Amino acid sequence: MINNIETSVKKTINSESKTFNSLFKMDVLKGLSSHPKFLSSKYFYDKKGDALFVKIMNMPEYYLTNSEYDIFKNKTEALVHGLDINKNTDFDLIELGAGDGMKTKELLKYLDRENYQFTFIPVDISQNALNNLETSLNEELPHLSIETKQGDYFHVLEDIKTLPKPKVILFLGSNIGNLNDDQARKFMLKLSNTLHKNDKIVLGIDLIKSEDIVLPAYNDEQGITKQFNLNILARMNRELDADFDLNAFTHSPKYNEEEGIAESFLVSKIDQTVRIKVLDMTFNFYKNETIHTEISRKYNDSILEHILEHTDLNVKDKLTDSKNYFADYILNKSNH
Ligand code: AVJ
Repeated sequence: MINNIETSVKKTINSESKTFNSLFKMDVLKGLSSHPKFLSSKYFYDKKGDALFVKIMNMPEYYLTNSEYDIFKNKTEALVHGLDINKNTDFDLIELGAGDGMKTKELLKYLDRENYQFTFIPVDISQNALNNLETSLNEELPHLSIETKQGDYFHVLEDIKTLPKPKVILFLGSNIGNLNDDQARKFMLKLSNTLHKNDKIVLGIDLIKSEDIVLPAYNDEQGITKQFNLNILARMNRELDADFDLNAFTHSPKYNEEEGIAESFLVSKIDQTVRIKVLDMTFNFYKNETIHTEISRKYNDSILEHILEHTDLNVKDKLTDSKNYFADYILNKSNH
């Protein structure tokens, strides 16, 4: 069995270039062959998933977006002040995981109005999200200089490194929460190494709080988050010619208040076998077997300090929303 999987992995690697779709295929093979099974949350975001995530951001239970919007809308001046940018210096404003840009637009409008000189570089895994963002920005801020970049932000950091101007990196929306602590440490180290002295990062993170607030954000009344989680199965059906029965799986979110970690799972309702045609393989699921699909880590100051430990990044400022649910930390790169 193990041998079979390895042979299949090798065959797939040898016979195809590393296009995005074959990466998806490889990751599905790896995740569904593991015990316990897992799939990466980055695969939520196809066209359907992007639209569902926009719906999530507008749900009453999903406090994260409103809280960070509160900071960007009502503390814009403090935010820009913390960035220490000279109005005569051209800089790059790079957003990792830009999405629909709702919060960022508040900052962009302010910078534009105050005559700051900059290029906005939104980076996203979804070309579809980038196209939508570019269209709406061309309408709302016609003079804005904008250059979109599609890609996995881990890889895009390599390109960003070579940009010569001072940088402000926006990493908002608690997107870092989708990484476990080990991955987050590596990511922040890599990010730190792409920066020059006095470049800044605005890191938006969800703060640790009680289960009665956090859990509903991942288990809404309308079942939008459930659809979002199930979309990863639908996506395998669409792109990998799989035959997942979406009614045979449930959405199961958990939150551990002591650790501050929310996680999502898909749970098989029955014993079943699923066929994935492009892999030429079948996968068995026993009743109540889980597929881990997402981690949404919440933070506090000391967890953040731990994540930044081996980087040249220091916390310079911390802005919170009026309810103290969410924080945007301004980090300064202290060395070359
Ligand atoms: C976009 C990663 C911040 O973890 O809260 C929303 C994604 N998942 N509902 C999060 C998500 C389920 C979201 N992030």
